[in-house]
Amino acid sequence: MSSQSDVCTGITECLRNVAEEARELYLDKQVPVLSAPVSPLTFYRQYVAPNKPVVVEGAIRHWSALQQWDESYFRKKIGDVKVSVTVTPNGYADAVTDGKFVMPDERKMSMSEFLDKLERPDDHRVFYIQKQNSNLTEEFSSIISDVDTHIDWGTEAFGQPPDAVNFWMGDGRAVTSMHRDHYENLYCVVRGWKKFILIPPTELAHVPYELYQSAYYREKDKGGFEIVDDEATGKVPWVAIDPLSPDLDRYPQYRHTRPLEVTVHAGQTLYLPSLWFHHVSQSHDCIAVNFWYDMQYDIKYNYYKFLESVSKVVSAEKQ
Ligand SMILES: O=C(O)CCC(=O)C(=O)O
Repeated sequence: MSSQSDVCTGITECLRNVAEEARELYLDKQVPVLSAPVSPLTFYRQYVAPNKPVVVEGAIRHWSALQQWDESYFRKKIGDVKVSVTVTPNGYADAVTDGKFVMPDERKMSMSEFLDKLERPDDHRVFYIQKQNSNLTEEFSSIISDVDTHIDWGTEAFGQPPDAVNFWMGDGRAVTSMHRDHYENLYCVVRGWKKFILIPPTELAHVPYELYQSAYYREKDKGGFEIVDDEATGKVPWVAIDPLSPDLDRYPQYRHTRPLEVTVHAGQTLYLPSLWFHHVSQSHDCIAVNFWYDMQYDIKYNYYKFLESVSKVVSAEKQ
């Protein structure tokens, strides 16, 4: 009869094989770039069904935002509008810091005040518009006609309209730490560039995805920030490893990952499939709009949730 530890070793081996076989059988070594959008059926067959990222040129060519969105236009059209802005001491909002999952300080300010912060960055505070509650439709409704409110070939392929349309604009120091979402994501860069580091969900056994006490930054009256526990939210699953400088002594299994890097430039759209781990950095003043299509009722999501629970049982058993 096999012992529990033999079973765990066997499962670890299987999880490692999933990662290797996916790489050998169907994953691309680099994110491909299409020179124009393809039909919804082709998009579905070649990218959505196999859960593979792709960059598409020209999908947002007709958006007037590509020509119009700059500081003077924003000041004129929405300068007085109050928008939600996050503030951190280091650019890392929603990231593991000092062993906690720390969320940013969040505040409302007029768009003009926010633009002032970007024009004259301060050494101790990083400002980023990154509220992911469909802020484009909620807070930027006066400029919504400059973009489309969905991507037609994506909506048709996913079989539903987007659940959220988000506007992102910020400081070049703002970084989104490694995490993953249950959304199919069409991420359109309007100005500047965004750099994505991507790891497929088939490699989840190698990515440390753990529970952390949630907390948030609070700016102190005399300057500086403190980290305050958020008891109401409790523990949150997140990835502590920084792919720009991975701590391999602490997370040795991470060396088995094969991250893909892709820079998405103005006018390009990245299809970031659900469940891929991603880390995002950006040029200063970069502007983007993304569309999230919720996929948590999808069979893939449930399959990967199952893989995840198996891998958690194995790592708990090893400790
Ligand atoms: O642009 C960013 O900073 C993060 C984007 C992201 O994480 C997402 O769209 O899921």
